[in-house]
Amino acid sequence: MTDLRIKRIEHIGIATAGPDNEKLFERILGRPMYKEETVDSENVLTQFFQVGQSKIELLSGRGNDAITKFVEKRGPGIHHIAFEVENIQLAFDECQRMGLQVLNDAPKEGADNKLIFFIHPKSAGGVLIEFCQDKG
Ligand code: CMX
Repeated sequence: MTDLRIKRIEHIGIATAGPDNEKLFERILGRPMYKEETVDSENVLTQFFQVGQSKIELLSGRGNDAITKFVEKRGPGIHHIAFEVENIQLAFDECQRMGLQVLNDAPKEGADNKLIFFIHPKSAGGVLIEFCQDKG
């Protein structure tokens, strides 16, 4: 059995039609978002809520980006699930060895002070999977 050394579900990413949805999730979750951050390399805005040991990451596209494409095609909704791993390079190498469709050449900088990489939904049962590790 392979072991990617997954520690927990770090966050669930939700694709929204725009940043105004923050208010809706503030009401549903009963708490304010704690952070808003633009990821320039992806051209998306991220808004974070802490929920126990995990987070909700609202994603809104800023034009010509993966989130806008997703929302246009499938509508707003759950976009990805992110697992925190002990060692991002080890998980990256192991996913490649397993023959999964790894979307990045190497772990790269993501939102919230993380190194991240993605597995294409076509090789993960229709689910976009992110692996992440704190940069420390
Ligand atoms: N979940 C499930 N299926 C998805 C999907 C998703 N999030 N996004 C796309 N798909 C499906 C599409 O519907 C399409 O299916 P069909 O072929 O059956 O029509 C197929 O995957 C290909 O879709 P595509 O739009 O042509 O997309 P690409 O193959 O070019 O890329 C993806 C897809 C998932 C890699 C890319 O769109 C993406 O989302 N990348 C990650 C971007 C991201 O989340 N950034 C967040 C940064 C913030 C942070 O740091 O956390």
